[in-house]
Amino acid sequence: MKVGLIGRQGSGKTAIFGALTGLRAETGGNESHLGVTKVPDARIDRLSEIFKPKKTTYAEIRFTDFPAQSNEKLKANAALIAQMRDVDAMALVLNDFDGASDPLKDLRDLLAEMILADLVVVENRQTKLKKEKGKEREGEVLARCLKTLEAEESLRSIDFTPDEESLLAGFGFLSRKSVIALFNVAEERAGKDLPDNYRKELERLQIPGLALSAKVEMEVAQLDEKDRQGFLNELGIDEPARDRFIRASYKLLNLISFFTSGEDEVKAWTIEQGTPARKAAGKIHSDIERGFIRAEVVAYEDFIRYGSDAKCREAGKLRLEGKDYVVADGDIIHFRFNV
Ligand SMILES: Nc1nc2c(ncn2[C@@H]2O[C@H](COP(=O)(O)OP(=O)(O)O)[C@@H](O)[C@H]2O)c(=O)[nH]1
Ligand SMILES: [Mg+2]
Repeated sequence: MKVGLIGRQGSGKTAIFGALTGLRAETGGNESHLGVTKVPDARIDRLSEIFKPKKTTYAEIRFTDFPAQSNEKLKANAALIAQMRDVDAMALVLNDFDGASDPLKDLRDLLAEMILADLVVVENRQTKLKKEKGKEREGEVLARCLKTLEAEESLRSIDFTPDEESLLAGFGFLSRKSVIALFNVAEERAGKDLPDNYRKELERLQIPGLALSAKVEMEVAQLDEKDRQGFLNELGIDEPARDRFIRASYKLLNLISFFTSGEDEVKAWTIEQGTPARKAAGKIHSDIERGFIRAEVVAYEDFIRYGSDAKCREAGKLRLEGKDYVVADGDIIHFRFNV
């Protein structure tokens, strides 16, 4: 999963990037950064204790810290927009720490900017389509997009059919991507919930939001695991923003994890909710998808209760599932395949 950090210069994107990835990135500059963070998962920790594998692999989120954006710059910066089209979700970083910014206005402006960027794409494409034959379907769908964008609404507000979705997939529309608002608050507000007027506005915009303090979180990220909780407790913060953010992103993007386990490796794989077994197998290797025979599935909870595959089998908890089985969060799966 790829998540882009978007926001004004000085909103704290690079600071948050550092907190999320544990990488030391110089703040105050205008560079972009790429980094990967592990998705913490107590189930993987537990499976790892049981199997003692040579390797333990957590699910990952890839972050891109984009350079600064102002309204003018985003519209004029085609290369930046192209990069943004490539992410699965966007975290909109809002300066809420300096007391001089208006984070809700910044949020609305950023959303409006993305709508504008999409509008340009739709208009250009429609001009081209007028000269082509046999693209009526696409023209119809784009006309709906245009109407929505002209009303200054994001494309997230439209329910497309799967067919329409695939017609639109190539455009990478910004206003169709999942977004989460990150309010970069001052240290004193780090452990507090979002104020009511923020909640109301987020509800109206239908966007989830989180408050965090980039400054605090950067310090947290640099601490040893053992010192971390004490430091957070002192500030009245339950858990690092990194963990809260990752959980929110998973939920937002409708993502779940399934596991593969053995003596060589215990590994978490990220899929969308509703993914059938054969397609999930393709995450591991295209050969397994192609030559899929069946999936042997044990739910994580059952595995922990009974302690081994053999015991699960005796108890009837090891299931043989076909290609259309919808994989559930926490399924431990052995795929049988033949190529
Ligand atoms: N006081 C305070 N300063 C911050 C916070 N987050 C970022 N800054 C400062 O704001 C400046 C810009 O931050 P940076 O992360 O580079 O912003 P970016 O332009 O969005 O990447 C730096 O000097 C940071 O130290 C914060 O939460 N509190
Ligand atoms: Mg930066």
